[in-house]
Amino acid sequence: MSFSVQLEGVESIYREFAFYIMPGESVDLVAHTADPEKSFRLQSALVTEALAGGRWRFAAPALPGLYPMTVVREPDGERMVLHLFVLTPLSAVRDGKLGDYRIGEYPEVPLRGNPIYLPPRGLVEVTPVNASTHVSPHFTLGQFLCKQEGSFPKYLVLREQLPLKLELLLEQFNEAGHRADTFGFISGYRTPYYNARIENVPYSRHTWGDAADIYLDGDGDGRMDDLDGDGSSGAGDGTFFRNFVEALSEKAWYRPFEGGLGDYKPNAAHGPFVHVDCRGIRARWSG
Ligand SMILES: [Ca+2]
Ligand SMILES: [Ca+2]
Repeated sequence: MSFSVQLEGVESIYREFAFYIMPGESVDLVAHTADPEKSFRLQSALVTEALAGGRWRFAAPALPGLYPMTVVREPDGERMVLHLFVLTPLSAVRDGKLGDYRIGEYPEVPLRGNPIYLPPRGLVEVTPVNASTHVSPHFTLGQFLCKQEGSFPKYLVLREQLPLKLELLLEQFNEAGHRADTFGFISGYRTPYYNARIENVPYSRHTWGDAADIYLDGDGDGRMDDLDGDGSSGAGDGTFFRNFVEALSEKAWYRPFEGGLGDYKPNAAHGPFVHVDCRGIRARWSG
């Protein structure tokens, strides 16, 4: 893709991407291209104000839900499909639930005063219909759903930074010859309710929607592929995956995606996997 869009400081170069905004909030969407001969138009059912320089301003709808937009570059017609999710405010949680879906309670005090641990502003309402939405080219909204029981609608938190990071990692694996169309997920978002139930630490990045426990599964058998070439899927493949990401973390482009990285050995319940998150500061461990 030869152009990018930016919304509230998050930039995407992908032909399909999702952003998360609050009801009624004033939003600026900006399209960039290096070529001064090209211009943009926006296709949207929302009332948007076109400003100079490939910029549009609009008020997010009051009603939570999915509002698609398409940015078209002229004259070549290149398109970028944007899925705008208007969030259900966290303040709508009653007795730890949204409808029948358990959310639990976010800690009121952020960890060590770090604002990335403030409670999220809102959650995405996930339905059987919108679960297949591509939040980026190789990842769908449904892949990030919490594993807890419960019927639709379900809710999740997803920070744009996570699919951006996963796209970059997947691209690097493919370039290195480890082919896969997406990652397999052990865990994406976790509600604070579920996170407490599995006795995880209360400040897990999973509950803030920027962590994923993943494996590379190009052959589609539901387990990490044999990355280290020893003939089977095992702990060495988790280590391989972790070391692969560790090497990338030395590169300058990785800096905005720095965060947690940990590898986990296989057990009776799951194969080897690796935790990645976007907490902004380096953290490393082995599980
Ligand atoms: Ca596999
Ligand atoms: Ca192996």
